[in-house]
Amino acid sequence: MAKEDANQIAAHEPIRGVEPYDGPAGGWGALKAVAMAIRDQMGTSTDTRALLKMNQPTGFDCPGCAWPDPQKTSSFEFCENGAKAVTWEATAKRVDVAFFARHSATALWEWSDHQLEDAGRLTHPLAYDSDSDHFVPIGWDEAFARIGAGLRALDDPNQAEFYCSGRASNEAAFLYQLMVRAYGTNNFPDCSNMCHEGTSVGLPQSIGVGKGTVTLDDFDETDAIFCIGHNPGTNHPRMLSTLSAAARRGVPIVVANPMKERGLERFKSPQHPTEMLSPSSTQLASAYHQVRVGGDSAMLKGMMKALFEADAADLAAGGAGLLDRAFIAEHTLGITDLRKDVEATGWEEITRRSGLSKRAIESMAEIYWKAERVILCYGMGITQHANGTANVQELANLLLLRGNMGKPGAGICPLRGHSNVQGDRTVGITEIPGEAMLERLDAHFGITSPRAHGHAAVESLQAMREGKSKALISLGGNLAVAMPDPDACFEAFRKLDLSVNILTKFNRTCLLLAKETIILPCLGRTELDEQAEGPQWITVEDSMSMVHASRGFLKPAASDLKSEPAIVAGMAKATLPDSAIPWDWLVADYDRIRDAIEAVFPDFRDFNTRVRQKGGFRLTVGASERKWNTPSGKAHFLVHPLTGASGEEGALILTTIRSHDQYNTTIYGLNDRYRGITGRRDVIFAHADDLADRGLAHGDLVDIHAGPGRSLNGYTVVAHDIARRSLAAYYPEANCLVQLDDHDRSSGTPSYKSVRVTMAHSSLAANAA
Ligand SMILES: Nc1nc2c(c(=O)[nH]1)N[C@H]1C(S)=C(S)[C@@H](COP(=O)(O)OP(=O)(O)OC[C@H]3O[C@@H](n4cnc5c(=O)[nH]c(N)nc54)[C@H](O)[C@@H]3O)O[C@H]1N2
Ligand SMILES: Nc1nc2c(c(=O)[nH]1)N[C@H]1C(S)=C(S)[C@@H](COP(=O)(O)OP(=O)(O)OC[C@H]3O[C@@H](n4cnc5c(=O)[nH]c(N)nc54)[C@H](O)[C@@H]3O)O[C@H]1N2
Ligand SMILES: [Mo]
Repeated sequence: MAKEDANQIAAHEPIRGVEPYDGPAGGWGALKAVAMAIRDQMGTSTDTRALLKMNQPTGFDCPGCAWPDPQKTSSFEFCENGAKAVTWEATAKRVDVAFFARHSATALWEWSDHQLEDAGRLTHPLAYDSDSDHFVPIGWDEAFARIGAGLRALDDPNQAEFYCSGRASNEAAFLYQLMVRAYGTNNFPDCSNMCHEGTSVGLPQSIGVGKGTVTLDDFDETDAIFCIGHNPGTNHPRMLSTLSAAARRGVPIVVANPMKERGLERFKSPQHPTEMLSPSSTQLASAYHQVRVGGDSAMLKGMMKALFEADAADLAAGGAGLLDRAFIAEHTLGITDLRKDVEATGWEEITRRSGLSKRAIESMAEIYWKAERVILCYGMGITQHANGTANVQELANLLLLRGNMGKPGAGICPLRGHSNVQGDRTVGITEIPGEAMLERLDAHFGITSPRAHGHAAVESLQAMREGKSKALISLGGNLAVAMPDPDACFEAFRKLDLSVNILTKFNRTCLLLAKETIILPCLGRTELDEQAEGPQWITVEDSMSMVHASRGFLKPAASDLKSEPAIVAGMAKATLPDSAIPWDWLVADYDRIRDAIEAVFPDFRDFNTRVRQKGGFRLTVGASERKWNTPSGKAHFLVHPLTGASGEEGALILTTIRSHDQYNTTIYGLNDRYRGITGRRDVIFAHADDLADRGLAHGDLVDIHAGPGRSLNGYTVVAHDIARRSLAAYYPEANCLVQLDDHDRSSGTPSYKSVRVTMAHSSLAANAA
């Protein structure tokens, strides 16, 4: 059959699990998905009260995302993906002793990531027994004793790595860093290292703080919102309420994203009875620019170039100019170099790299300069590139040019990942601690913390690969699956002497067997946490620096679970038998841990009092008040050469994305409703013209190659509304394309969102024929 005929047939034949989705985000589909999640996970017997207590002042913080809770509403705030996160944790399914007796480790390895977690909650501490190839139950004391012995057996504390995923509470994370520093290392690989590290490293240099500067109130006052490289319909669904309120006020929402994402286009709020019962929905984006994958820095430079040009024209016409000259003079350094750099960058290069026309970029700039107050939101589409930190600093440059920092209705808004990833950092999970913090920690607890910098995630994996690090303790997460290059990572994990996983659910990282592999099951957010002095609650910090309480109340999944703080205390006592730190006393009443946090981090003054107030309190963010905690005391314009993946003519750049039915490495189900995918994940999204250029058609089987040994074979290619020369595939499957060494040199963040690849007809298809 001639190629064209085959393509035509393919275009007309239905493709399994691929059908365009026409509806808005939210709506009845969201309600249906929640009903299914409840049925699949909780059956009829379990407590669905949990869903109503999510993000309420008396309930628990949703484990889904770090978007803040509106303080003004007391009614239930509906969020489909929050409901999925809760039902996944509050599931009626269990992986108990009988489960592990039935399934060997070798057999479990063949299960998919979805099947492994879907099997249910962990119920007992487990250790791998190599004689039987099964995980077998062990007592808590035995588990702690083995961990303590393993850590004490190392020649040097720097041979151990202590991972933290962002669900741990402030209390658990603080105790964890205390134990680790008392033990003697700063090796804190952390999920931030794969996520917003470009924000943590880049913003302090620009504006003196590594956090967002806006609060929810600013969204009520802003004149324009830019959403760059994030997908709130899936990853921060509660943000859609904020965006639709702004849209209804007539605030322009400008999107820059290679993919058309329904959650940025249209929203039908399940909270809005009239909207639900009518065919209408709220239009969100007022302008949608499909920037090429990796093309953001060029786009941002283009916006600044257009702004400088319009400013010059305005001055020439006798106007006052479009830059905030008073702000720039009083608050910033570096404008001359920035201007020189932007002026030296030609439009040809800007449009080629960004994939956007000059007119499109000028229109974005015009909305930007016509607005008095602008909020700029961004996510992984900005940070997960080799130039991720530079991207973040270009965003800050753009905002500073018009004084959009530290005034109501304006500022920078990084969409953080895990629900407490920001808080974990605030209370000391960092491989590069500051001296002042260490001095206070040492003074309060009578220890001598190590001063040498430790490992972040990529460095820890490298040390494990080289055999320099021999033990890994993970407080949550699924590190081996989250990191790039599974071949290299899996091998590194299997070399370890000791691997300890503190988890709610069993996952693939547990199956990378070390000489000693231990799994410790912990309580989740939703569950009642009873300690010696009574029921406890924890605190978290959201992405707008609000610290508030979270109270679980469901009956724990099993009687033998411990809380994360109790597990850390158990490990600490077994590892540091001579420690004078009163571990049990601290865990008996979490107020005592909070008092200690206050002693080490003065910003938490009156912590126990203020966090008991409704809605909690906001930590100080200097830049929100135009106080710049930089060495110069000013905000800095920072100049970066145009790099990034999209420079080469003809190259295809692949980005990795989350489906609507996933929470990072947790795969709730195989649908991606808003992108029209059902029951599968083995797809590649591509522009129809890029397919045609390669003699490919919608529905063909393709192989994607990123380099020797790095390929994804036999995937179905889907023609999609995506920028030219840009491909997208789901994470974590596509992690086999990303090299461990391919990361941002400033932040260590892997380049998950810019992988140079080639795409061709699949050799699997040829074999089948
Ligand atoms: N339900 C759910 N909620 C989550 C998570 C989850 O997995 N599921 N994960 C949590 C975590 S840890 C995080 S970090 C956040 C992640 O939240 P997001 O940052 O929204 O996550 P992603 O899905 O990785 O990517 C988002 C968007 O970036 C776009 N993009 C890809 N490459 C580029 C690029 O080069 N430039 C631009 N401008 N855009 C690009 C993609 O098309 C996609 O729309 O969400 C958190 N919340
Ligand atoms: N290709 C590609 N790779 C990526 C990304 C990408 O966009 N593309 N994104 C990166 C990002 S932003 C991140 S944050 C990382 C995510 O990396 P991680 O944080 O390591 O991974 P998660 O999938 O969030 O962790 C899931 C596990 O957490 C455990 N868990 C759930 N709740 C709790 C709890 O309350 N306590 C404890 N102790 N454990 C719990 C469960 O057992 C579950 O198996 O992945 C990164 N990897
Ligand atoms: Mo993340």
